[in-house]
Amino acid sequence: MKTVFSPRHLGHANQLELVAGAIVPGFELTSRAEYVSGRIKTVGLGPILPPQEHDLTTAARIHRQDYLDFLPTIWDRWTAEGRTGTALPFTWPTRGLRGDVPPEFIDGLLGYYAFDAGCGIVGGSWDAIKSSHDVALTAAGLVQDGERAAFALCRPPGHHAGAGFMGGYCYINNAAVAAQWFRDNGAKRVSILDVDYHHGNGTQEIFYSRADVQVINLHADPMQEYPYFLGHADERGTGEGEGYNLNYPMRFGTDWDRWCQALEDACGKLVAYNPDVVVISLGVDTFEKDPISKFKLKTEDFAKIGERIARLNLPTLFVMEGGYAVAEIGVNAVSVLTGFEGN
Ligand code: Q9C
Ligand code: ZN
Repeated sequence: MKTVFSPRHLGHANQLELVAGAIVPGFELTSRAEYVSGRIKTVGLGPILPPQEHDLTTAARIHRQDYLDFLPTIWDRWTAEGRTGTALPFTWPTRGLRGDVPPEFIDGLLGYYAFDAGCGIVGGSWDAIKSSHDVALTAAGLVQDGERAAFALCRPPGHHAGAGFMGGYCYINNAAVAAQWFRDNGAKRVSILDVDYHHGNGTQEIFYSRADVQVINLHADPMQEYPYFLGHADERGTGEGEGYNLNYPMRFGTDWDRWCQALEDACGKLVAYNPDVVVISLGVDTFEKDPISKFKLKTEDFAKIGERIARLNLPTLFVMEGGYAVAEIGVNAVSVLTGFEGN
């Protein structure tokens, strides 16, 4: 399997985030992607290719233009105020406040365009975000050109980013951009299967009223876990999209036996939809030793995920999302891919 990867992710480094009342180094570390690329070389998965530059026209079909225009300006707006460190919001429009007017000042804008304080921006962040987007589209192109599967080693991840907001370490929704690109290049139906520990709220929001992209999420119950405000089982899509969004929330402590039942049910729904291509939002933060998660999957389970996805017998794009047990992320993520290939 070919991997697409860019060293430009390294510009998004040393960003801080707000966790449990403290501003701390972000869990979404540069080393995550380096461990995954290292493991690809160790096991000889296949070539690692650089991305081709893509403009943001496909991204603009799923993201708001004002949001895409804002992202590259954040660092300059921040430093123009004499600030250093990490650009982060501290206020958000909630119930009773107006969320429809973007303010002029950077602090208001960050609150308007973010839904949490996990999406810090530093000087190299935008270049990394853009490269991650390019990685996803380049890998999608490989699948379009006839590869059975390809791996977009995206960093930063994407599935929490919605049409007009960032959050959860995500800025541009790489998997959603890739899915839209497949639609614009001949695919009639695309399925997105999100196996990250957290609900892919951004992906759900983007495609919620559409029947041409099926979105299936397996994740921690939002009653217990981030992102808290989306991901319930009764969210099934709206209008033309009704029935094309499927959520499998699961409780803290979920192990492989329980998790794979949800995967099996999801695969049945996916096959019934009969997509032309499947995009996997590949998070490995379901791992038992993940520092911010509470599922119990073991290293040997990740190959089984890949094996099950391979049996869908569809062109498949894997897009890297979360996973924060840094020492094990390479083995776990690449196990999905080698499991897929039957190694
Ligand atoms: N105690 C992805 O996996 N909350 N994003 C962290 C830490 C945000 C995860 C709180 C988690 C976002 C792509
Ligand atoms: Zn996650």
